[in-house]
Amino acid sequence: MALDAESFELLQSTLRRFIRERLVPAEDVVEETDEVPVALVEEMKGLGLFGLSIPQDYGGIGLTMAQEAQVAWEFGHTALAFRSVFGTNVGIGSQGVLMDGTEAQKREFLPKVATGELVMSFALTEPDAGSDAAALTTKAVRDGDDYVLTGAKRFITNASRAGAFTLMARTGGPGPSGISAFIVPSKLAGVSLGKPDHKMGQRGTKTCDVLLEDVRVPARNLIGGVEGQGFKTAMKVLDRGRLHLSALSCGVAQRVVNEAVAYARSRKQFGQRIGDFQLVQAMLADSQAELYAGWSMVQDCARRYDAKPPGASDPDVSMRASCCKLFCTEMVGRVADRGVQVHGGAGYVRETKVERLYRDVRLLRLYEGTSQIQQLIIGRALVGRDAG
Ligand code: COS
Repeated sequence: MALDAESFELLQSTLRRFIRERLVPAEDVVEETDEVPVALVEEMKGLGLFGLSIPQDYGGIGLTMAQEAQVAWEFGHTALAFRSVFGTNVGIGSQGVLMDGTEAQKREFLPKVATGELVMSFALTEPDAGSDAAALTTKAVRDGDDYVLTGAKRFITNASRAGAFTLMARTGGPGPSGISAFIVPSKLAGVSLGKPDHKMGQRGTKTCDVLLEDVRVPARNLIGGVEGQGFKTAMKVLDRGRLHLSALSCGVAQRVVNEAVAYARSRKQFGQRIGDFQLVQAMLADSQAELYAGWSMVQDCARRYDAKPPGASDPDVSMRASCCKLFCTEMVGRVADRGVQVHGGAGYVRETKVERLYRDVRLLRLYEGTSQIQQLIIGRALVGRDAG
């Protein structure tokens, strides 16, 4: 059951206030310390943020995709590290269990995911399998009531916070059909973490390698109880994640426009506000128009996503989610670049917010499928696999 419109409006205004009053003022601390303060994480739990997308039957809030997109937009107004704390629980970490898990798996894991007691991460990428996800080599070999997993996962968001991973490993032959998805508790013997990745931006977000050495995972943790479905589960999870990131990109673009407009209204050169110059207005106008286009796409695609049966895959919606990811993440890159340009030299120093925003948004065009992978998905959907 989705949240009714009135309750959703209340949630949205509460979150808006939380972001403005609690998160925005903490952005500099996150940037300096590379950590999200524990007290804020606890407040996020209290607000139900870890369970936004988990149905009420499993203890969450049960937002529709259209509602979740609105929330992602709101969180684009502050440092992306805050959303990242609960982002994997709402999206790629938990959705595989929700979409394809057995009822027993859902009952065991989702209520803890919804409260934030359990953080779940998504482990697909490997050192030699990034864009070509179907080339992954982490092995899962059945041994009695367990599978024994060996391999390495790379750039895993929230790995250091995670109590469990939705992890893709190979149970069969080469290619997508040999891949299965598992729920792998992080405390199992043989699971270890690599050093934290030092990233260009998004300080406060946590990524690192996850190493698996003869990890015995109970067979009951095979998602859905069926081998060979893991790649499709991962792709469905990513469709949804791409739409969420598109909404987030629009939120960040709005923040950049707000920052640039405020600066253009206050900064004076040649005896007048720089915002009175048409060349500055042109930059603001291009950003506003592109942001509006991106947000319209996201809202349309989210409505289509909600119209299909939950957990089912629809190639047309997948293609449109890739259109959103491609357009919105590239769009926010351009908007952030103009945001710096409007600020002039001040935009290159850390005292202005646009400097951080410019670095932070760079990742959006890379993770959950690069822009080139989105182009590939859209292109294939249009002309078919055998063409060319
Ligand atoms: N939903 C459901 N099933 C899907 C799907 C989707 N969105 N996309 C593909 N599938 C299915 C296909 O239908 C196919 O099934 P059949 O064999 O039954 O026909 C199977 O999965 C394999 O699909 P495909 O042949 O398209 O796989 P490819 O190896 O060619 O790769 C891409 C597809 C490149 C699109 C995929 O590897 C990809 O998205 N790569 C980027 C990975 C990524 O985003 N990484 C980020 C990690 S998380 S930060």
